[in-house]
Amino acid sequence: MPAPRTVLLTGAAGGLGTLMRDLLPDYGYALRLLDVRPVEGADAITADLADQDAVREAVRGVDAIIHLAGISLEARFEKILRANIEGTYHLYEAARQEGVGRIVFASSNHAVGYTPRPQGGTPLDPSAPIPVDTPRRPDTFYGLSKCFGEDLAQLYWDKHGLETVSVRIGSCFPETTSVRMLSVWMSPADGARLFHAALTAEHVGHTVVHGSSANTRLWWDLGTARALGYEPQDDSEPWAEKLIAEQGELDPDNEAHARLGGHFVTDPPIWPD
Ligand code: NAI
Ligand code: 15L
Repeated sequence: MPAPRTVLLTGAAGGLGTLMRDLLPDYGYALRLLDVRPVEGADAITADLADQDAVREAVRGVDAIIHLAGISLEARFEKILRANIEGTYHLYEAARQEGVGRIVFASSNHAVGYTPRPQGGTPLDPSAPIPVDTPRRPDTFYGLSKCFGEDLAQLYWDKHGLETVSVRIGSCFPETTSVRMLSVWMSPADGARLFHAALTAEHVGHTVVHGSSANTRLWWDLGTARALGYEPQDDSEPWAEKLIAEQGELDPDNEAHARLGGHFVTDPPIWPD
């Protein structure tokens, strides 16, 4: 596969999209930007993923897609359905129709958010890092939409030969701001490294990877990410002493501390009005 050069970045106006707009051009990519909110850029499109024609036009001529657009937290099911489920379907269908060969899909730890974090050493409290083939345990409608995205990716690989790397991102922000984040944090620079690896590795089919830095307190296995050529450079540990002093150690009897998804597991569900 020739190295992709022109890459459509959906969700370009968002937090991660803004970080990637700064970092990815250094890897030689020419970015086409898409978001429902206006975003500055030489090649920028303001469009809703609900608009199938606009999405098809946006993917035309690109070599690959990094798909970040969507609702990034829990919301009413109808909203998740439109943006994350139907929207991701529109993107995959457009990519298939336009012959785009590879998508990097921003999945989330919340696809498996009910998974116990490693802490103990019993089957319910494993001490080993969470493997990438751990059973799906979405913690929200949001997490459920990420399960859908991963399955859609598998379908489009099996049926149409469209490759995807689904990156179950932990927490990608410039700083680590909670004790939980010490274990799931991905620095923006490592995020760019991982997206670059996901865009350029050969023969990925549909590969699911965990998206984190090389954190001292890492909860999950980075094996499939490393197999793509990802070599994380960062570690959240410099924040540990201050955060633990302020917030205390994680309490194993608190569900929000004991499971990968954190407070997404315990927040009250959002039901229709
Ligand atoms: P964000 O909420 O800051 O950005 C999402 C962007 O998508 C926004 O700019 C929004 O306008 C756009 N968008 C939403 N619905 C759209 C639609 N229907 N059509 C077009 N654009 C639409 O989220 P963030 O943090 O930048 O996350 C990016 C992606 O990565 C999301 O898919 C999120 O679920 C995923 N992710 C992010 C993590 C993180 O730590 N930042 C962790 C795990 C997953
Ligand atoms: C996510 O999936 C969210 O998009 C992000 O805003 C964070 O909440 C992150 O997970 C997390 O679990 O910290």
